[in-house]
Amino acid sequence: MRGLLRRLSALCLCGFLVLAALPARAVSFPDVKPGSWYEKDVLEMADAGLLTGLPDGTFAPEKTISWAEFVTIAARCAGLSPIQGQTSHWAAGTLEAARLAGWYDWDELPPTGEGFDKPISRQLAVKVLMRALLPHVGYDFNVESAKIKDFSALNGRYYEAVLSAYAAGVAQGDGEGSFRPLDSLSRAESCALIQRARAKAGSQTPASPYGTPGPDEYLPASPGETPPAPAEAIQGGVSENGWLQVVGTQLCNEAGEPVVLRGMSSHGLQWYGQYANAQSIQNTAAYGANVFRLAMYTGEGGCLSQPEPMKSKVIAGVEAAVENDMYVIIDWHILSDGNPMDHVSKAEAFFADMAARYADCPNVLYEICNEPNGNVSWDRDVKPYAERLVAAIRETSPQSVILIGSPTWSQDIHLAADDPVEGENLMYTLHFYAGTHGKDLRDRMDKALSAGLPLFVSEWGASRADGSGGVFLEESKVWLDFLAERGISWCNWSLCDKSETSAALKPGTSPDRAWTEEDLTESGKFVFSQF
Ligand code: DCB
Repeated sequence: MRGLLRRLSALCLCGFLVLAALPARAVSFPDVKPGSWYEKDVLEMADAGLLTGLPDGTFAPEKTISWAEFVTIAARCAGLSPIQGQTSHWAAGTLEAARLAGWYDWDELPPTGEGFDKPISRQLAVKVLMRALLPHVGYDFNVESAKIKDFSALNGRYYEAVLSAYAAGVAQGDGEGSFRPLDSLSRAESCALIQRARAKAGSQTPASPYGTPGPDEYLPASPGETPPAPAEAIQGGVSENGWLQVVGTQLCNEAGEPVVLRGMSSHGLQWYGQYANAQSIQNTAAYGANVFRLAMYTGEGGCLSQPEPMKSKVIAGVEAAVENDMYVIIDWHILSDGNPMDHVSKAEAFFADMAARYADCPNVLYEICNEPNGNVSWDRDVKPYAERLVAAIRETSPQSVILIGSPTWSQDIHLAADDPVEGENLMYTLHFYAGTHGKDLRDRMDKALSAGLPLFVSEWGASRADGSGGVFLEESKVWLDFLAERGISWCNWSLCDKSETSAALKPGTSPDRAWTEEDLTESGKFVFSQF
Protein backbone atom coordinates (compact mmCIF):
# COMPACT_ATOMS: atom_id res chain seq x y z
CA MET A 1 0.00 0.00 0.00
CA ARG A 2 2.74 2.41 0.99
CA GLY A 3 4.67 1.40 -2.13
CA LEU A 4 1.65 2.16 -4.22
CA LEU A 5 1.27 5.56 -2.62
CA ARG A 6 4.91 6.34 -3.27
CA ARG A 7 4.53 5.35 -6.87
CA LEU A 8 1.38 7.41 -7.16
CA SER A 9 3.03 10.50 -5.74
CA ALA A 10 5.98 9.96 -8.05
CA LEU A 11 3.52 9.82 -10.92
CA CYS A 12 1.89 12.99 -9.70
CA LEU A 13 5.21 14.75 -9.80
CA CYS A 14 5.60 13.56 -13.38
CA GLY A 15 2.90 15.82 -14.62
CA PHE A 16 -0.54 17.26 -14.56
CA LEU A 17 -1.89 14.93 -17.24
CA VAL A 18 -1.37 11.81 -15.19
CA LEU A 19 -2.69 13.50 -12.09
CA ALA A 20 -5.81 14.61 -13.88
CA ALA A 21 -6.53 11.01 -14.86
CA LEU A 22 -6.54 9.94 -11.19
CA PRO A 23 -9.46 10.99 -9.00
CA ALA A 24 -8.29 12.53 -5.72
CA ARG A 25 -10.62 10.20 -3.81
CA ALA A 26 -12.21 7.16 -5.34
CA VAL A 27 -15.48 7.83 -3.48
CA SER A 28 -17.28 10.85 -2.15
CA PHE A 29 -20.74 11.38 -0.74
CA PRO A 30 -22.70 14.65 -0.95
CA ASP A 31 -23.90 14.27 2.64
CA VAL A 32 -20.53 13.50 4.20
CA LYS A 33 -19.56 17.01 5.27
CA PRO A 34 -15.93 17.98 4.83
CA GLY A 35 -14.39 18.43 8.24
CA SER A 36 -17.09 16.44 10.06
CA TRP A 37 -15.94 14.08 12.83
CA TYR A 38 -16.69 11.04 10.70
CA GLU A 39 -15.48 12.20 7.29
CA LYS A 40 -12.08 10.57 7.46
CA ASP A 41 -13.34 7.18 8.66
CA VAL A 42 -16.17 6.99 6.17
CA LEU A 43 -14.10 7.97 3.15
CA GLU A 44 -11.19 5.72 4.10
CA MET A 45 -13.51 2.77 4.39
CA ALA A 46 -15.27 3.62 1.16
CA ASP A 47 -11.92 3.90 -0.60
CA ALA A 48 -10.92 0.53 0.77
CA GLY A 49 -14.07 -0.96 -0.74
CA LEU A 50 -15.50 -1.80 2.68
CA LEU A 51 -18.69 0.19 2.29
CA THR A 52 -20.83 1.74 -0.37
CA GLY A 53 -23.40 4.48 -0.10
CA LEU A 54 -27.12 4.16 -0.58
CA PRO A 55 -28.51 3.66 -4.10
CA ASP A 56 -29.09 7.43 -4.40
CA GLY A 57 -25.38 8.10 -3.91
CA THR A 58 -25.67 9.49 -0.38
CA PHE A 59 -24.12 7.92 2.71
CA ALA A 60 -26.75 8.87 5.31
CA PRO A 61 -24.33 9.15 8.24
CA GLU A 62 -27.05 9.72 10.84
CA LYS A 63 -29.16 6.79 9.73
CA THR A 64 -29.40 3.80 12.07
CA ILE A 65 -27.34 0.87 10.87
CA SER A 66 -29.06 -2.47 10.39
CA TRP A 67 -27.85 -6.00 11.17
CA ALA A 68 -27.39 -6.71 7.46
CA GLU A 69 -25.35 -3.56 6.87
CA PHE A 70 -23.15 -3.93 9.93
CA VAL A 71 -22.36 -7.61 9.48
CA THR A 72 -21.68 -7.09 5.77
CA ILE A 73 -19.06 -4.46 6.52
CA ALA A 74 -17.52 -6.58 9.28
CA ALA A 75 -17.38 -9.53 6.89
CA ARG A 76 -15.62 -7.43 4.25
CA CYS A 77 -13.10 -6.31 6.87
CA ALA A 78 -12.47 -9.89 8.00
CA GLY A 79 -12.48 -11.38 4.50
CA LEU A 80 -15.42 -13.66 5.29
CA SER A 81 -17.16 -14.85 2.11
CA PRO A 82 -20.90 -15.38 1.83
CA ILE A 83 -22.31 -18.89 1.66
CA GLN A 84 -25.78 -20.16 0.76
CA GLY A 85 -28.27 -18.15 2.81
CA GLN A 86 -31.66 -19.33 4.00
CA THR A 87 -33.65 -16.47 2.46
CA SER A 88 -33.43 -14.28 -0.62
CA HIS A 89 -32.41 -11.21 1.38
CA TRP A 90 -29.39 -9.48 -0.20
CA ALA A 91 -27.26 -10.15 2.88
CA ALA A 92 -28.55 -13.64 3.75
CA GLY A 93 -25.38 -15.42 2.59
CA THR A 94 -23.06 -13.16 4.55
CA LEU A 95 -25.22 -13.33 7.65
CA GLU A 96 -25.32 -17.12 7.44
CA ALA A 97 -21.53 -17.29 7.11
CA ALA A 98 -21.14 -14.93 10.09
CA ARG A 99 -23.56 -16.91 12.24
CA LEU A 100 -21.80 -20.18 11.45
CA ALA A 101 -18.46 -18.53 12.19
CA GLY A 102 -19.82 -17.89 15.68
CA TRP A 103 -19.96 -14.10 15.44
CA TYR A 104 -23.45 -14.23 16.92
CA ASP A 105 -26.02 -16.86 17.85
CA TRP A 106 -29.23 -18.06 16.34
CA ASP A 107 -31.34 -16.59 19.13
CA GLU A 108 -29.69 -13.18 18.66
CA LEU A 109 -30.57 -13.03 14.96
CA PRO A 110 -32.43 -15.98 13.48
CA PRO A 111 -31.45 -16.93 9.92
CA THR A 112 -35.10 -16.75 8.91
CA GLY A 113 -34.59 -13.12 8.02
CA GLU A 114 -37.17 -11.16 9.96
CA GLY A 115 -34.50 -9.22 11.85
CA PHE A 116 -31.99 -8.61 9.05
CA ASP A 117 -33.10 -5.02 8.40
CA LYS A 118 -33.70 -4.19 12.05
CA PRO A 119 -31.20 -2.07 13.99
CA ILE A 120 -28.31 -3.98 15.53
CA SER A 121 -27.80 -3.08 19.19
CA ARG A 122 -24.49 -1.69 20.37
CA GLN A 123 -23.71 -4.77 22.45
CA LEU A 124 -24.26 -7.05 19.47
CA ALA A 125 -22.36 -4.80 17.08
CA VAL A 126 -19.41 -4.96 19.45
CA LYS A 127 -19.71 -8.73 19.81
CA VAL A 128 -19.77 -9.22 16.02
CA LEU A 129 -16.87 -6.87 15.50
CA MET A 130 -14.66 -8.35 18.21
CA ARG A 131 -15.29 -11.90 17.01
CA ALA A 132 -14.67 -10.85 13.40
CA LEU A 133 -11.48 -8.87 13.89
CA LEU A 134 -10.10 -9.23 17.41
CA PRO A 135 -11.02 -12.62 18.84
CA HIS A 136 -7.89 -12.87 21.01
CA VAL A 137 -8.14 -9.77 23.12
CA GLY A 138 -8.07 -10.36 26.87
CA TYR A 139 -9.16 -7.99 29.60
CA ASP A 140 -9.21 -7.39 33.31
CA PHE A 141 -12.80 -7.52 34.47
CA ASN A 142 -12.39 -4.98 37.27
CA VAL A 143 -10.40 -2.48 35.20
CA GLU A 144 -12.70 -2.49 32.18
CA SER A 145 -16.05 -2.73 33.97
CA ALA A 146 -15.08 0.33 36.03
CA LYS A 147 -14.89 2.35 32.80
CA ILE A 148 -18.54 1.77 32.01
CA LYS A 149 -20.94 3.97 33.90
CA ASP A 150 -24.01 1.93 33.03
CA PHE A 151 -22.26 -1.41 33.52
CA SER A 152 -25.20 -2.77 35.50
CA ALA A 153 -27.32 -2.42 32.36
CA LEU A 154 -25.09 -4.88 30.52
CA ASN A 155 -26.24 -8.48 30.17
CA GLY A 156 -23.51 -10.90 31.30
CA ARG A 157 -23.71 -12.62 27.98
CA TYR A 158 -21.93 -9.57 26.53
CA TYR A 159 -19.27 -9.09 29.19
CA GLU A 160 -16.57 -10.81 27.17
CA ALA A 161 -17.25 -8.87 23.98
CA VAL A 162 -17.77 -5.47 25.53
CA LEU A 163 -15.01 -5.62 28.13
CA SER A 164 -12.45 -6.84 25.61
CA ALA A 165 -13.59 -4.06 23.25
CA TYR A 166 -12.96 -1.50 25.98
CA ALA A 167 -9.59 -3.10 26.73
CA ALA A 168 -8.66 -2.83 23.06
CA GLY A 169 -9.82 0.79 22.87
CA VAL A 170 -12.42 -0.22 20.28
CA ALA A 171 -15.50 0.58 22.36
CA GLN A 172 -15.66 3.90 24.12
CA GLY A 173 -18.36 5.40 26.25
CA ASP A 174 -20.65 8.14 25.04
CA GLY A 175 -20.18 11.71 26.30
CA GLU A 176 -21.37 10.61 29.74
CA GLY A 177 -19.25 7.46 29.95
CA SER A 178 -22.18 5.12 29.30
CA PHE A 179 -22.16 2.25 26.82
CA ARG A 180 -25.95 2.07 26.29
CA PRO A 181 -25.82 -1.64 25.30
CA LEU A 182 -29.33 -1.84 23.87
CA ASP A 183 -29.29 1.37 21.84
CA SER A 184 -28.69 1.38 18.13
CA LEU A 185 -25.74 2.91 16.25
CA SER A 186 -25.68 5.36 13.37
CA ARG A 187 -23.84 4.49 10.19
CA ALA A 188 -21.21 7.13 11.02
CA GLU A 189 -20.71 5.77 14.55
CA SER A 190 -20.34 2.29 13.11
CA CYS A 191 -17.55 3.49 10.85
CA ALA A 192 -15.66 4.98 13.78
CA LEU A 193 -16.07 1.76 15.77
CA ILE A 194 -14.99 -0.45 12.90
CA GLN A 195 -12.02 1.76 12.04
CA ARG A 196 -10.73 1.50 15.60
CA ALA A 197 -11.03 -2.29 15.43
CA ARG A 198 -9.27 -2.38 12.05
CA ALA A 199 -6.44 -0.24 13.36
CA LYS A 200 -6.06 -2.46 16.39
CA ALA A 201 -6.28 -5.67 14.36
CA GLY A 202 -3.64 -4.36 11.95
CA SER A 203 -1.19 -3.74 14.75
CA GLN A 204 -1.89 -6.94 16.61
CA THR A 205 0.34 -9.97 16.70
CA PRO A 206 -1.58 -13.19 17.25
CA ALA A 207 -1.94 -13.28 20.99
CA SER A 208 -2.48 -15.95 23.59
CA PRO A 209 -5.91 -17.57 23.50
CA TYR A 210 -8.61 -15.05 24.20
CA GLY A 211 -9.42 -14.54 27.81
CA THR A 212 -6.92 -17.00 29.22
CA PRO A 213 -6.76 -16.45 32.94
CA GLY A 214 -3.30 -15.68 34.29
CA PRO A 215 -0.99 -18.19 35.97
CA ASP A 216 -3.34 -20.01 38.08
CA GLU A 217 -1.89 -22.66 40.35
CA TYR A 218 -4.22 -23.46 43.15
CA LEU A 219 -3.07 -22.54 46.64
CA PRO A 220 -5.39 -23.13 49.56
CA ALA A 221 -6.56 -19.85 51.11
CA SER A 222 -4.85 -20.69 54.36
CA PRO A 223 -3.69 -24.13 55.40
CA GLY A 224 -6.16 -25.92 57.60
CA GLU A 225 -9.23 -24.09 56.28
CA THR A 226 -9.90 -26.66 53.62
CA PRO A 227 -12.27 -29.35 54.84
CA PRO A 228 -10.78 -32.82 54.64
CA ALA A 229 -11.38 -34.55 51.33
CA PRO A 230 -13.43 -37.71 51.54
CA ALA A 231 -11.09 -40.67 51.69
CA GLU A 232 -12.73 -42.81 49.05
CA ALA A 233 -15.63 -41.10 47.38
CA ILE A 234 -17.92 -43.56 45.70
CA GLN A 235 -19.02 -42.99 42.13
CA GLY A 236 -21.75 -45.54 41.51
CA GLY A 237 -25.33 -45.29 40.37
CA VAL A 238 -28.61 -45.12 42.23
CA SER A 239 -28.95 -48.88 42.80
CA GLU A 240 -25.64 -48.78 44.65
CA ASN A 241 -26.16 -45.54 46.60
CA GLY A 242 -29.88 -45.11 47.13
CA TRP A 243 -31.23 -41.89 48.58
CA LEU A 244 -28.65 -39.13 48.83
CA GLN A 245 -28.11 -37.04 51.94
CA VAL A 246 -25.93 -34.14 52.95
CA VAL A 247 -23.62 -34.73 55.93
CA GLY A 248 -21.77 -31.58 56.96
CA THR A 249 -20.75 -30.15 53.59
CA GLN A 250 -20.44 -33.56 51.91
CA LEU A 251 -22.90 -35.26 49.63
CA CYS A 252 -23.30 -38.83 50.90
CA ASN A 253 -25.20 -41.94 49.95
CA GLU A 254 -27.94 -43.60 51.94
CA ALA A 255 -25.33 -45.39 54.08
CA GLY A 256 -23.68 -42.06 54.94
CA GLU A 257 -20.60 -42.63 52.78
CA PRO A 258 -19.23 -39.75 50.67
CA VAL A 259 -20.41 -39.88 47.08
CA VAL A 260 -19.50 -37.79 44.05
CA LEU A 261 -21.78 -37.26 41.09
CA ARG A 262 -20.26 -36.40 37.74
CA GLY A 263 -22.01 -36.01 34.43
CA MET A 264 -23.37 -33.75 31.74
CA SER A 265 -25.91 -30.98 31.70
CA SER A 266 -28.21 -30.75 28.73
CA HIS A 267 -28.27 -27.50 26.78
CA GLY A 268 -31.66 -25.74 26.69
CA LEU A 269 -34.30 -28.46 26.36
CA GLN A 270 -36.27 -26.19 24.03
CA TRP A 271 -33.34 -26.14 21.60
CA TYR A 272 -31.34 -29.34 22.10
CA GLY A 273 -33.84 -31.56 23.88
CA GLN A 274 -33.01 -34.41 21.50
CA TYR A 275 -29.79 -35.00 23.48
CA ALA A 276 -31.77 -35.60 26.68
CA ASN A 277 -33.16 -38.87 25.31
CA ALA A 278 -32.49 -42.35 26.66
CA GLN A 279 -29.73 -43.19 24.14
CA SER A 280 -27.77 -39.97 24.72
CA ILE A 281 -28.03 -40.22 28.48
CA GLN A 282 -26.93 -43.84 28.28
CA ASN A 283 -23.98 -42.76 26.14
CA THR A 284 -22.76 -40.53 28.96
CA ALA A 285 -23.29 -43.38 31.45
CA ALA A 286 -21.17 -45.60 29.22
CA TYR A 287 -18.29 -43.17 29.80
CA GLY A 288 -18.88 -43.31 33.56
CA ALA A 289 -21.32 -40.48 34.27
CA ASN A 290 -23.73 -41.08 37.14
CA VAL A 291 -25.80 -37.90 36.93
CA PHE A 292 -27.58 -35.94 34.20
CA ARG A 293 -28.92 -32.40 34.47
CA LEU A 294 -32.05 -31.33 32.60
CA ALA A 295 -31.72 -27.61 31.86
CA MET A 296 -35.30 -26.45 31.44
CA TYR A 297 -34.96 -22.80 30.43
CA THR A 298 -37.73 -20.60 31.74
CA GLY A 299 -37.25 -17.62 29.38
CA GLU A 300 -35.81 -17.73 25.88
CA GLY A 301 -38.66 -19.86 24.56
CA GLY A 302 -38.55 -22.25 27.51
CA CYS A 303 -41.26 -23.31 29.92
CA LEU A 304 -42.76 -19.88 30.53
CA SER A 305 -43.90 -19.80 26.92
CA GLN A 306 -44.50 -23.54 26.43
CA PRO A 307 -45.06 -25.15 29.83
CA GLU A 308 -46.57 -28.47 28.77
CA PRO A 309 -44.04 -29.47 26.08
CA MET A 310 -41.17 -28.54 28.40
CA LYS A 311 -42.62 -30.48 31.31
CA SER A 312 -42.96 -33.52 29.04
CA LYS A 313 -39.31 -33.21 28.07
CA VAL A 314 -38.32 -33.11 31.73
CA ILE A 315 -40.43 -36.17 32.53
CA ALA A 316 -38.97 -38.07 29.57
CA GLY A 317 -35.48 -37.06 30.68
CA VAL A 318 -36.07 -38.27 34.22
CA GLU A 319 -37.36 -41.59 32.90
CA ALA A 320 -34.29 -41.96 30.68
CA ALA A 321 -31.99 -41.29 33.63
CA VAL A 322 -33.87 -43.77 35.82
CA GLU A 323 -33.53 -46.44 33.12
CA ASN A 324 -29.80 -45.84 33.21
CA ASP A 325 -29.53 -46.00 37.02
CA MET A 326 -28.45 -42.36 37.11
CA TYR A 327 -29.19 -39.41 39.34
CA VAL A 328 -30.96 -36.60 37.56
CA ILE A 329 -31.25 -32.89 38.28
CA ILE A 330 -34.38 -30.97 37.33
CA ASP A 331 -33.06 -27.47 36.68
CA TRP A 332 -35.35 -24.41 36.59
CA HIS A 333 -32.99 -22.62 34.22
CA ILE A 334 -33.52 -18.91 34.81
CA LEU A 335 -31.08 -16.79 32.81
CA SER A 336 -32.50 -13.82 30.89
CA ASP A 337 -35.14 -13.67 33.63
CA GLY A 338 -32.50 -13.09 36.31
CA ASN A 339 -34.71 -12.66 39.38
CA PRO A 340 -36.29 -15.96 40.44
CA MET A 341 -39.02 -14.05 42.29
CA ASP A 342 -40.42 -12.88 38.94
CA HIS A 343 -42.04 -16.27 38.39
CA VAL A 344 -42.07 -17.70 41.88
CA SER A 345 -45.66 -18.98 41.75
CA LYS A 346 -45.01 -20.85 38.52
CA ALA A 347 -41.86 -22.32 40.01
CA GLU A 348 -43.72 -23.43 43.14
CA ALA A 349 -46.43 -25.10 41.09
CA PHE A 350 -43.91 -26.81 38.84
CA PHE A 351 -41.74 -28.16 41.64
CA ALA A 352 -44.71 -29.16 43.78
CA ASP A 353 -45.88 -31.24 40.83
CA MET A 354 -42.43 -32.76 40.25
CA ALA A 355 -41.84 -33.50 43.93
CA ALA A 356 -45.20 -35.27 44.22
CA ARG A 357 -44.54 -37.21 41.03
CA TYR A 358 -41.08 -38.31 42.20
CA ALA A 359 -41.76 -38.59 45.92
CA ASP A 360 -40.55 -42.21 45.91
CA CYS A 361 -37.80 -41.81 43.36
CA PRO A 362 -34.29 -41.51 44.86
CA ASN A 363 -32.85 -40.47 41.49
CA VAL A 364 -34.18 -36.92 41.45
CA LEU A 365 -32.48 -33.73 42.70
CA TYR A 366 -34.14 -30.34 42.37
CA GLU A 367 -32.25 -27.23 41.22
CA ILE A 368 -34.63 -24.40 41.90
CA CYS A 369 -32.93 -21.45 40.16
CA ASN A 370 -30.07 -21.91 37.74
CA GLU A 371 -28.36 -18.51 37.76
CA PRO A 372 -29.88 -15.46 39.41
CA ASN A 373 -28.29 -12.40 37.83
CA GLY A 374 -28.77 -8.71 37.23
CA ASN A 375 -30.51 -6.59 39.81
CA VAL A 376 -31.11 -9.37 42.29
CA SER A 377 -30.10 -9.75 45.93
CA TRP A 378 -29.64 -12.75 48.21
CA ASP A 379 -31.64 -11.52 51.18
CA ARG A 380 -34.36 -9.67 49.28
CA ASP A 381 -34.94 -12.16 46.42
CA VAL A 382 -33.07 -15.44 46.24
CA LYS A 383 -33.24 -16.53 49.86
CA PRO A 384 -37.00 -15.84 50.24
CA TYR A 385 -37.53 -17.58 46.91
CA ALA A 386 -35.53 -20.60 48.10
CA GLU A 387 -37.54 -20.74 51.34
CA ARG A 388 -40.79 -20.87 49.39
CA LEU A 389 -39.51 -23.50 46.97
CA VAL A 390 -38.02 -25.68 49.70
CA ALA A 391 -41.39 -25.58 51.46
CA ALA A 392 -43.23 -26.50 48.26
CA ILE A 393 -40.94 -29.45 47.55
CA ARG A 394 -40.86 -30.67 51.16
CA GLU A 395 -44.64 -31.10 51.23
CA THR A 396 -44.26 -34.39 49.41
CA SER A 397 -40.52 -34.97 49.24
CA PRO A 398 -39.05 -34.85 52.73
CA GLN A 399 -35.50 -35.93 51.97
CA SER A 400 -34.56 -35.13 48.35
CA VAL A 401 -31.51 -32.97 47.73
CA ILE A 402 -32.36 -29.40 46.74
CA LEU A 403 -29.81 -27.20 44.96
CA ILE A 404 -29.97 -23.45 45.53
CA GLY A 405 -28.39 -20.77 43.31
CA SER A 406 -27.09 -17.34 44.24
CA PRO A 407 -26.68 -13.91 42.60
CA THR A 408 -24.03 -13.25 39.91
CA TRP A 409 -24.83 -16.44 37.98
CA SER A 410 -24.53 -18.63 41.07
CA GLN A 411 -21.15 -17.32 42.11
CA ASP A 412 -22.16 -15.40 45.26
CA ILE A 413 -22.02 -18.38 47.58
CA HIS A 414 -20.41 -16.16 50.23
CA LEU A 415 -23.77 -14.42 50.63
CA ALA A 416 -25.48 -17.76 51.15
CA ALA A 417 -22.73 -18.85 53.56
CA ASP A 418 -23.42 -15.77 55.69
CA ASP A 419 -27.14 -16.40 55.72
CA PRO A 420 -28.10 -19.92 54.65
CA VAL A 421 -31.58 -21.33 54.17
CA GLU A 422 -33.00 -23.46 57.02
CA GLY A 423 -33.41 -27.13 56.28
CA GLU A 424 -31.89 -30.53 55.61
CA ASN A 425 -30.28 -31.83 52.43
CA LEU A 426 -29.84 -28.39 50.92
CA MET A 427 -26.80 -27.64 48.80
CA TYR A 428 -25.69 -24.46 47.07
CA THR A 429 -24.65 -24.33 43.45
CA LEU A 430 -21.40 -22.80 42.29
CA HIS A 431 -21.04 -22.30 38.54
CA PHE A 432 -17.76 -21.58 36.81
CA TYR A 433 -16.34 -21.29 33.30
CA ALA A 434 -12.66 -22.19 33.11
CA GLY A 435 -11.80 -19.44 30.60
CA THR A 436 -13.30 -16.75 32.81
CA HIS A 437 -13.15 -17.85 36.43
CA GLY A 438 -10.11 -18.97 38.41
CA LYS A 439 -8.45 -18.90 41.77
CA ASP A 440 -10.59 -16.14 43.29
CA LEU A 441 -13.70 -18.22 42.91
CA ARG A 442 -11.98 -21.33 44.22
CA ASP A 443 -10.84 -19.40 47.27
CA ARG A 444 -14.41 -18.31 47.77
CA MET A 445 -15.49 -21.95 47.66
CA ASP A 446 -12.99 -22.92 50.34
CA LYS A 447 -14.23 -20.12 52.56
CA ALA A 448 -17.83 -21.19 52.08
CA LEU A 449 -16.98 -24.83 52.79
CA SER A 450 -15.15 -23.78 55.95
CA ALA A 451 -18.26 -21.89 56.98
CA GLY A 452 -20.18 -25.14 56.55
CA LEU A 453 -21.93 -24.47 53.23
CA PRO A 454 -22.44 -27.64 51.13
CA LEU A 455 -21.55 -26.97 47.48
CA PHE A 456 -22.51 -28.61 44.20
CA VAL A 457 -21.10 -27.48 40.83
CA SER A 458 -24.23 -28.14 38.80
CA GLU A 459 -22.82 -26.31 35.78
CA TRP A 460 -19.31 -25.61 34.58
CA GLY A 461 -17.78 -25.20 31.15
CA ALA A 462 -14.32 -25.55 29.64
CA SER A 463 -15.10 -22.38 27.65
CA ARG A 464 -15.47 -18.75 28.63
CA ALA A 465 -18.58 -17.68 30.53
CA ASP A 466 -20.47 -17.07 27.28
CA GLY A 467 -20.19 -20.73 26.29
CA SER A 468 -17.55 -20.19 23.60
CA GLY A 469 -13.85 -19.37 23.33
CA GLY A 470 -10.93 -21.58 24.25
CA VAL A 471 -11.19 -24.40 25.10
CA PHE A 472 -9.36 -23.99 28.37
CA LEU A 473 -8.40 -27.54 29.25
CA GLU A 474 -5.47 -26.76 31.52
CA GLU A 475 -7.57 -24.37 33.56
CA SER A 476 -10.37 -26.95 33.58
CA LYS A 477 -7.98 -29.58 34.92
CA VAL A 478 -6.94 -27.30 37.78
CA TRP A 479 -10.62 -26.81 38.58
CA LEU A 480 -11.54 -30.51 38.41
CA ASP A 481 -8.59 -31.51 40.60
CA PHE A 482 -9.71 -28.92 43.10
CA LEU A 483 -13.25 -30.32 43.10
CA ALA A 484 -12.04 -33.92 43.34
CA GLU A 485 -9.89 -33.11 46.37
CA ARG A 486 -12.98 -31.76 48.07
CA GLY A 487 -15.42 -34.44 46.95
CA ILE A 488 -17.56 -31.93 45.07
CA SER A 489 -20.00 -33.16 42.44
CA TRP A 490 -20.36 -31.57 39.01
CA CYS A 491 -22.19 -31.39 35.70
CA ASN A 492 -20.58 -30.05 32.55
CA TRP A 493 -22.20 -27.58 30.15
CA SER A 494 -23.33 -28.99 27.76
CA LEU A 495 -24.47 -32.12 25.94
CA CYS A 496 -25.34 -30.75 22.50
CA ASP A 497 -23.86 -30.31 19.04
CA LYS A 498 -24.07 -26.52 18.85
CA SER A 499 -21.03 -24.94 17.25
CA GLU A 500 -19.65 -23.43 20.43
CA THR A 501 -16.62 -24.72 22.30
CA SER A 502 -18.53 -25.71 25.44
CA ALA A 503 -20.58 -28.23 23.44
CA ALA A 504 -19.48 -31.84 23.93
CA LEU A 505 -20.60 -33.14 20.55
CA LYS A 506 -19.49 -32.28 17.05
CA PRO A 507 -22.15 -30.65 14.87
CA GLY A 508 -24.49 -33.21 13.37
CA THR A 509 -23.84 -35.97 15.92
CA SER A 510 -26.88 -38.24 16.15
CA PRO A 511 -28.55 -38.56 19.56
CA ASP A 512 -29.85 -41.99 18.57
CA ARG A 513 -26.74 -44.16 18.50
CA ALA A 514 -23.68 -44.91 20.63
CA TRP A 515 -20.84 -42.39 20.30
CA THR A 516 -17.13 -42.83 19.74
CA GLU A 517 -14.25 -40.42 20.38
CA GLU A 518 -14.81 -39.23 16.83
CA ASP A 519 -18.13 -37.70 17.82
CA LEU A 520 -16.70 -35.70 20.71
CA THR A 521 -15.35 -32.17 20.56
CA GLU A 522 -12.16 -31.17 22.34
CA SER A 523 -14.21 -30.29 25.39
CA GLY A 524 -16.29 -33.46 25.10
CA LYS A 525 -13.23 -35.71 24.97
CA PHE A 526 -11.72 -34.05 28.00
CA VAL A 527 -14.90 -34.02 30.06
CA PHE A 528 -15.92 -37.58 29.23
CA SER A 529 -12.45 -38.76 30.24
CA GLN A 530 -13.01 -37.16 33.68
CA PHE A 531 -16.16 -39.06 34.64
C1 DCB B 1 -24.59 -19.70 31.95
C2 DCB B 1 -25.98 -20.21 31.67
C3 DCB B 1 -26.10 -21.02 30.42
C4 DCB B 1 -25.18 -20.44 29.38
C5 DCB B 1 -23.79 -20.72 29.90
C6 DCB B 1 -22.71 -20.17 29.01
O1 DCB B 1 -24.59 -18.30 31.74
F1 DCB B 1 -26.48 -20.92 32.70
O2 DCB B 1 -27.42 -21.03 29.99
O3 DCB B 1 -25.34 -21.11 28.16
O4 DCB B 1 -23.58 -20.23 31.21
O5 DCB B 1 -22.86 -18.80 28.85
C7 DCB B 1 -25.36 -20.33 26.98
C8 DCB B 1 -25.23 -21.28 25.82
C9 DCB B 1 -25.43 -20.55 24.53
C10 DCB B 1 -26.74 -19.79 24.55
C11 DCB B 1 -26.78 -18.87 25.77
C12 DCB B 1 -28.12 -18.15 25.92
O6 DCB B 1 -23.98 -21.93 25.87
O7 DCB B 1 -25.44 -21.48 23.46
O8 DCB B 1 -26.85 -19.02 23.37
O9 DCB B 1 -26.59 -19.64 26.95
O10 DCB B 1 -29.14 -19.04 26.15
C13 DCB B 1 -23.59 -17.48 32.27
C14 DCB B 1 -22.71 -17.90 33.23
C15 DCB B 1 -21.77 -17.03 33.77
C16 DCB B 1 -21.72 -15.72 33.34
C17 DCB B 1 -22.60 -15.27 32.36
C18 DCB B 1 -23.53 -16.15 31.82
N1 DCB B 1 -20.77 -14.82 33.85
N2 DCB B 1 -24.43 -15.68 30.81
O11 DCB B 1 -20.05 -15.15 34.79
O12 DCB B 1 -20.66 -13.67 33.34
O13 DCB B 1 -24.41 -14.48 30.55
O14 DCB B 1 -25.18 -16.42 30.18
